[in-house]
Amino acid sequence: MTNVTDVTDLYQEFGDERLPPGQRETSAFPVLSKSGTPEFDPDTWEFTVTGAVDEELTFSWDEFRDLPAETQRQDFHCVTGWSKFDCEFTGVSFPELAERAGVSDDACHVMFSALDDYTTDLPLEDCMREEVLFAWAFDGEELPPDHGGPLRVVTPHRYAYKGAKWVDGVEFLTESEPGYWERRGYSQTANPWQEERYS
Ligand SMILES: Nc1nc2c(c(=O)[nH]1)N[C@H]1C(S)=C(S)[C@@H](COP(=O)(O)O)O[C@H]1N2
Ligand SMILES: [Mo]
Repeated sequence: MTNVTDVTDLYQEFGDERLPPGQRETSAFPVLSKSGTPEFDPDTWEFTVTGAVDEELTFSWDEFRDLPAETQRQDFHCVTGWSKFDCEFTGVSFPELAERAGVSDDACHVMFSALDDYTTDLPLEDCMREEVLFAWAFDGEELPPDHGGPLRVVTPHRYAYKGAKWVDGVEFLTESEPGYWERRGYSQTANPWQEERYS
């Protein structure tokens, strides 16, 4: 039995209701991708941590999988209006990874990059939370390719476009830069309980 940490009560930090305003609950798990599902080759895949850090890091797939993992029960909120409760994601937390690189004092934002050339940016403080996971499993199974397998980010306290599927890099920034959807008018901060959908 894996030990599961339930973080579905994190909404209490942001609002009164577990379901954010303007959202409807679904039991389905729709796939939302800007383009197709990219190929993953475990032999050539590399994950990089770059930018405003003490030490830039590179992980092979096996090295990444050896990082300390945890399983959390989380909610998932898509900016297009659906929310899925009680998703179990397994992976390594953002703070756990950041600690290995050592974040510079002047870092204030983080850019995530992915195999499909997707990018998304979040303030550093929104990343340095235990529930921001680099996840490789969903509900006890390997993360399906359409949902970002082999590795995706999940951000249960933010709209799900802040969680890069097929993530392969994290860059610590000293000023914010817009990612794929942020350049197209979506919110930089994306707090579902404030309905921060657009900028
Ligand atoms: N690399 C990548 N990550 C991405 C996207 C994408 O197109 N490419 N779409 C985002 C959006 S808009 C949402 S709602 C979620 C959807 O995740 P899902 O397809 O597993 O439901 O992934 C986010 N992460
Ligand atoms: Mo989305």
